[in-house]
Amino acid sequence: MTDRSLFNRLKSGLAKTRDLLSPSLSNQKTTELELSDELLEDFEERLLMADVGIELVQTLINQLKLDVAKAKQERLPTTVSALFKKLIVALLEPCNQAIILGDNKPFAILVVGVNGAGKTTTIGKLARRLKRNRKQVMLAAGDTFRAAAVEQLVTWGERNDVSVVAQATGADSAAVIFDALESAKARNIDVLIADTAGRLHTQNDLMTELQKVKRVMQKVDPAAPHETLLVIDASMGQNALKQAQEFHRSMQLTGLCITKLDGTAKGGVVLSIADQLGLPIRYIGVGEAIEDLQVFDAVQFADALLGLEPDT
Ligand SMILES: Nc1nc2c(ncn2[C@@H]2O[C@H](COP(=O)(O)OP(=O)(O)OP(=O)(O)O)[C@@H](O)[C@H]2O)c(=O)[nH]1
Ligand SMILES: [Mg+2]
Repeated sequence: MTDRSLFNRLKSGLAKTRDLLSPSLSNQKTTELELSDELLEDFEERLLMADVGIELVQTLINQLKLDVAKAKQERLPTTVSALFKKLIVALLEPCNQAIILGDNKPFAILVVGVNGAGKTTTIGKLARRLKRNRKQVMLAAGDTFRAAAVEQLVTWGERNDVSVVAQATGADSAAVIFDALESAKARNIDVLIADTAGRLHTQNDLMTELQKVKRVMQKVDPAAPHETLLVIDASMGQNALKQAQEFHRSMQLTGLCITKLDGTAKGGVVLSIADQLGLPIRYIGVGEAIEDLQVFDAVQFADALLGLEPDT
């Protein structure tokens, strides 16, 4: 796929949030137009509806006012959208960090999150992406809780010609992942991705179980997991932020994957997550297809969110 067609997929994936946000800005030239109180109020409301979070909305609106006033004074040929883009790029840029596999072999990724967030699908898509980059990949069916979970991962494995280490439903998740990591090491695999059962951050016993998984992995490799990736569903809005905070507290996350941005107008939560957590956003999900799991790019995300052409 070309960069352009990937950007178009990103754009169509973010359509719901963009349709909510962009009408009040719609490329008003700062040199021509007053940024009226009415317009600002409308924009503020839209940001709130997109689940940006109230404090951040205030900060962004205040800064936008200052930036627009300055641009007008200096007669800069810019637009309100372009100025707003600058603001959100600055906010998102620290989270713009792709996973670097480095020399670890295997590089072990532990995938966690609440039920239905998109963990298993993301693992499938990620395996495909890594294979395309000529990496040897192995999957660990650490979701031993749900009957269909192992099957779902095995199907992804078959589809991508990737081996899956699994045991029967009800097996100890940590034991499955331990076996998989040992096996991946013995077979000189590049990347091991471990699935886990969905759980709520409020379920203490299940969160403790995840901590155990981590400890058990460290018996094979003290540096493992090299990535603890939380998958969150953007349509949860501010609840997704709350989940991320709680999972981070108990699991010391190293990265996020934000899925289902295509199904929601609450995509503004990505800004809130960047602001509150500052964790690397490794990937975003903007649809069901493989290409819809995209490496997060702050500038492209901002362009797609505001309906701007790249390089505006
Ligand atoms: N539209 C859309 N759907 C997605 C995206 N990512 C995942 N899904 C869908 O979300 C649903 C749940 O995905 P799973 O991967 O099974 O979620 P999970 O986190 O593994 O769920 P549990 O194992 O039950 O905790 C599936 O129907 C996926 O196709 C996305 O970016 N966009
Ligand atoms: Mg799953």
